[in-house]
Amino acid sequence: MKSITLRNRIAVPPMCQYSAVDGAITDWHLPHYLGMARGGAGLVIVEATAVSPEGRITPGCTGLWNDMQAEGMARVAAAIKSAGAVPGIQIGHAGRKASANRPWEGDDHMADGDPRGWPTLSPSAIAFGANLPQIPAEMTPADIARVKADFVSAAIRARDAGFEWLELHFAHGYLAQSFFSVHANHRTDAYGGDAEHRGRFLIETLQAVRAIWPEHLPLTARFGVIEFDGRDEETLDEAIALTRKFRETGLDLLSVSMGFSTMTANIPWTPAFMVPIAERVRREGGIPVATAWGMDDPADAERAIAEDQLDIVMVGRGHLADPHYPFRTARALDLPKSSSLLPEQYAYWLSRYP
Ligand code: FMN
Repeated sequence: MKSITLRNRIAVPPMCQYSAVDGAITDWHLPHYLGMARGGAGLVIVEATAVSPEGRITPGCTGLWNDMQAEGMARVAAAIKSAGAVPGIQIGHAGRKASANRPWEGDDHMADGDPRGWPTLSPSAIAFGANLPQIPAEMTPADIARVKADFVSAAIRARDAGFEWLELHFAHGYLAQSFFSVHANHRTDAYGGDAEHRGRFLIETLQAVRAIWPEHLPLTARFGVIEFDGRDEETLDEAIALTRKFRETGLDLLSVSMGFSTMTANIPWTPAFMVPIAERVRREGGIPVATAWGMDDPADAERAIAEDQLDIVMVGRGHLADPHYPFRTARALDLPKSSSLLPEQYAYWLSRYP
């Protein structure tokens, strides 16, 4: 894609580690990402990294709003690349799902008055609900302009830090997804109303980032094209129409995901359940696609690639369970030279003896 060649079609999708301090990486991050890159994946995408302090999901989220954070991320990008994978990063803003406790510390909004918390922003003053009850402030036109500029600054820092693949976080009920979602966006100005207006923040953000992201490097987005809320055909049609506009605006690939904008979703959790949806986006949206969600079984992954349903297969928790997932999978399938997926320091010994 563009000037980038992935060594295979397995990617590690972004996975928050909730282990940063003031948005900067700690001793946790470098071995975490290096380990997965050594395991053989073609692409390793660094976790949702906030474009501004208030855009973090939790106080442990990484950021790219200052140079110190960028220095740490440059080491992560270099480490991923040194192991033969392409270094990618996802940048985003958590919107009304920001200011939360780490998942294993409650996964809920920090209590009112908790000094670690902060006020949240969203297209409309509507809380997500349940564990995330904080009512966000409705964004003013000035807020919208500032957040778009924050996306651009973070993208410039990602570029200068050596990342070769950028993913805009337009999914999972965070800020950009909230603009698109009928559950979260009740605006009556140019950023709300019909699908075209609900897509405007996403298109303008993409346009602004496209202007500074190098033409020779892939610019991608992760987007929730379905909510599983009973309005699925309409949402999918609107999302595919927006995807065509993304493509015309210079998007190179869409990572097809879910909206997570409502508590009332009924998600059909089965292996590879997003593949037919991603395939439809690929066909009707005219853009290369990736997807995650239960793609660990190599038979599912192989079929999706062989039948032109997906361009890239993303395996998240499979890599948490075993950072050498691609190697282990290749070996389980008895593929020739599977150990060559690993660095020489490991590969030599694994092919040395029967
Ligand atoms: N998705 C994102 O788009 N951005 C994230 O930062 C992110 N963080 C995650 C953190 C963890 C620990 C996990 C398990 C998932 C996260 N996700 C995130 C979703 C994953 O990218 C992926 O879609 C999900 O784990 C399903 O794929 P899997 O079945 O291969 O694990």
